[in-house]
Amino acid sequence: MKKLILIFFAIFLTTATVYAEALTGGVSTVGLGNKVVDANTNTPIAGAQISLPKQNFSTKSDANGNFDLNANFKGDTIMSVKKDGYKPFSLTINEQIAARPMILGIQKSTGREIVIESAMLHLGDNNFSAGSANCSEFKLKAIGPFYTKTFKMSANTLSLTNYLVIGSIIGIDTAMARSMGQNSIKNSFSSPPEVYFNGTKIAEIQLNGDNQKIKLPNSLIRADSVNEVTIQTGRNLTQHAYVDYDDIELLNLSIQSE
Ligand SMILES: [Ca+2]
Repeated sequence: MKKLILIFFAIFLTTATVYAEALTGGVSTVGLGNKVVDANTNTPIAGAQISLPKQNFSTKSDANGNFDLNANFKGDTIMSVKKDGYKPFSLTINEQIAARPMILGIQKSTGREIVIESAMLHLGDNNFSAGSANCSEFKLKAIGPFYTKTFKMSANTLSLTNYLVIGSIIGIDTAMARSMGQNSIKNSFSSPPEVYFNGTKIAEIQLNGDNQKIKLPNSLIRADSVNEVTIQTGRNLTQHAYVDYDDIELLNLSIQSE
């Protein structure tokens, strides 16, 4: 008898759905049997691009929305799903999650999102511990301790609630991330990454995870003009001999207005 087991992964403050199903007693083939569907209608989505940027792996879903993840990796890595007309989607996975069939629900664009960055970003200095929350090897060279980008926001955003949404972030080694078991570093921790909007600090990011939403105070929005977001990574607070920036990776930065 077929019995479905649904496993919901931790998703922060998102309406996107992702879950895995597995047949009990069956033998699962690693990386096979995955599917991309419309989160609202469950309709399979063909031609979605699924990638693991760190592994330099990319594939597309077939006519039935199915795709195979033929990539070898260990530890946390970020998976990206892109399809025209849909919001960029990302998910932090590991080899245990990837070993089971994954069904990824992605959401149609509302037309009110501003994609700030869809490439993988590595902030830091390429100096990191093997026990870090991002313990597999960084393939991307760090662009330095901070990332900044300007973008235009329309006047009607002032009547909406606006968020900076970070699709996925890994590698944060704060004391809180350590206490939550997100890394295995025993003797050190870092200050949290800081988020600035138009020059004002609006948030600290204490934990790794997907779909973290940071509210943008409307009083700081420059309507019909250029706005700026900066993300500054933290520093190792137990290294006093030199500055050791926390090496983090993030994917999919967007502004969403609701
Ligand atoms: Ca570092």
